[in-house]
Amino acid sequence: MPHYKLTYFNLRGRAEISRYLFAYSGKKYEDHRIEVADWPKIKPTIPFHKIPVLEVDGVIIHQSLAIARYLARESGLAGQTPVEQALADAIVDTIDDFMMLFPWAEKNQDVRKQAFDDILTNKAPELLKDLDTFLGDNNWLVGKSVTWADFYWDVCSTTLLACKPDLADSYPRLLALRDRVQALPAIAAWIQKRPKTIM
Ligand code: GSH
Repeated sequence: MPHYKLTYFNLRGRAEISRYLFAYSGKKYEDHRIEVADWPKIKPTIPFHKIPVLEVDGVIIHQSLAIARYLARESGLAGQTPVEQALADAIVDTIDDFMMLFPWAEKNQDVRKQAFDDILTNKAPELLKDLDTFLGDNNWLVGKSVTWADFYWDVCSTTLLACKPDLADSYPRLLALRDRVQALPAIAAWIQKRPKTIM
């Protein structure tokens, strides 16, 4: 098995989808969490100067979703057919487009709060409605078994619900999907043991 080293801050953030995929597949990896204070020193040594990065036997892969897609393919969680794979990618990108609306790095707390409130109140309902329609009465977002799209929904909605706990109350099917993901034994064990962080 390759030697895997995942480098990110001590946050769920953009690395958590890959941590879910490692947990589910049972592949051993180094969950390397760097201190924010050390980042300026480390940044110049990282290709493209952003994290997360995943080292696979010394080869450095950047971009969180490229990393996660690679791990999903390796673990059979990318979708069972090319069409399912495209649909899983599309759902991940749709959720990610939404997550990228938030000014995560904004330092001014008033500006940050106003932007978060606006997005959660005015923009989230459309995404939730569309995701709920897409899921329908199926168990999983794509195909007949769990994919990384379900994991991404769980990871991102965990952060969104921490910001607005009643966000998805009108969408019990989306909440039930979270429950199904979190009930997968390997995911349940990871959630139990992972470092408790705000994001
Ligand atoms: N699209 C990239 C991905 O998904 O990996 C975004 C990477 C990114 O912006 N990472 C942030 C970062 O490295 C942390 S979430 N921030 C430190 C910096 O830009 O100096």
